[in-house]
Amino acid sequence: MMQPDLFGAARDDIVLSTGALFLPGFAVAEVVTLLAHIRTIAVCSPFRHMITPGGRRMSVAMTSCGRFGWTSGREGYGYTSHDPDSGQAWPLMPPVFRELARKAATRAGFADFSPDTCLVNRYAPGTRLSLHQDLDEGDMSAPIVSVSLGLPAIFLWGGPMRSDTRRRIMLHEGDVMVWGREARMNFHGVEPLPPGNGTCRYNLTFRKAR
Ligand code: MD3
Ligand code: FE
Repeated sequence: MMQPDLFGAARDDIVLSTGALFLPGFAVAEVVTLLAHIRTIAVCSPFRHMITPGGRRMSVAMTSCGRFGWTSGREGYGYTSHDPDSGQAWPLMPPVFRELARKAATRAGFADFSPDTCLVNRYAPGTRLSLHQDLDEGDMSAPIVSVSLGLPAIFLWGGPMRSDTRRRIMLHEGDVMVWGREARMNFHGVEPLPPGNGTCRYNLTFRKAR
């Protein structure tokens, strides 16, 4: 399927592997709105550097919105209905978030995707996300939809085994990816953001946690 970008050029949906769809620029028109919502979410549930069960501080800062949020600490990690920092329920998922995720999932062949959580990752220059799998979600038949905002980053896309070769994919503001089926269990990560340049990168991941 083709999609015209702001300058009228046709851009392709790129199938990375079975179940993995890259939608370059799919969210460009919504960038300003999405960033404004992130600011609002962070007023109630501020970004924080979580601690892994092994005691390491993550360089990515995180918050969540929706019915559940992802947290990690010495005790373990997973989804909670309340923000342990605020003691309150996580901020509501803005309808524009939900609708964007649903539109992208539909395009990848996942009908009626109804995420119950959106994890918001913030990458300052120098920040990375080491290679991992996402296995905490209760419904592995649902896809994960991710949206990149702010500074570009290099995404690492591996296979079902940690040792599998990895592709490096440059992600720009407004790019959307949908991961499901066979691709859902693949290892992935983000290379360190190049230092400098004031601002940061945000990534939204929409999931079905329960
Ligand atoms: C492939 N986030 O939050 S999004 C994460 O850019 C995470 O912040 C990265 O990995 C980021 O867990 C990558 C792309 C992504 C997200 C989930 C996946 C790719 C995925 C789950 C399975 C396979
Ligand atoms: Fe992940």
